[in-house]
Amino acid sequence: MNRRGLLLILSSPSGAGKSTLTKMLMAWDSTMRFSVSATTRSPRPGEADGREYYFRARPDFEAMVAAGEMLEHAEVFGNFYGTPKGPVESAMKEGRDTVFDIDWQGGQQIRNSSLGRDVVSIFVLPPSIAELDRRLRTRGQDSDEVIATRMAKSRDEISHWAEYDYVLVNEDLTDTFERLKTILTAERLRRDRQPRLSDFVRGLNTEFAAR
Ligand SMILES: Nc1nc2c(ncn2[C@@H]2O[C@H](COP(=O)(O)OP(=O)(O)O)[C@@H](O)[C@H]2O)c(=O)[nH]1
Ligand SMILES: [Mg+2]
Repeated sequence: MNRRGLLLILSSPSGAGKSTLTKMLMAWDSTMRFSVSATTRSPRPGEADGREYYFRARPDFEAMVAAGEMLEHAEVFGNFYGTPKGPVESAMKEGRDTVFDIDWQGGQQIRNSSLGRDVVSIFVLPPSIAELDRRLRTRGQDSDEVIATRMAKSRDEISHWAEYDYVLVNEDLTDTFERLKTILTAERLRRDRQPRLSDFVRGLNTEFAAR
């Protein structure tokens, strides 16, 4: 293992660009794993089971929670969402990074879990509420009523911004993505995420001694 994997948690209100940024990140670095959550909400057009989410009936979801298979879970917009534990544990074993597109409740639970020291958390803010509203509408997948509910939830989500390590105001997607890559690049270089450094420096010392 060259590196100790990290858990990159991205949270934001709906429409701030978090899911798009997550997809850009996965396309940029194919070694990263996206944490596919389980949810009780219905699939949207274009979403596939096992890719965006594991779409599960309520009793199946509850059984996973009861069996201790979830790293965290929470209720969002009247539906349940949760992070399956298995894939995160295997990614960590392989020294891979995992990306999470989860809300503040999930962020808090993972930060407070035994994996807390491996967490790097980022909150994505919209440049304005007018822009957030516009983005939710142009997505065109939800009814006015659903959009109104999401705007109310946005306010609640935004109130948790200060619990995150980093904050990105997503004015321009390309620019925000550059800053996201900068955060990831720096966090990967932290001393405690480079397990081979001690061996490497021991090698340098052997070289010194041989001079
Ligand atoms: N706590 C938690 N939140 C999740 C999980 N998966 C997704 N979410 C969050 O649930 C919210 C709703 O997601 P979704 O239904 O896909 O709609 P979106 O707001 O358009 O992305 C978003 O804030 C997601 O980040 C999860 O496993 N755990
Ligand atoms: Mg999303």
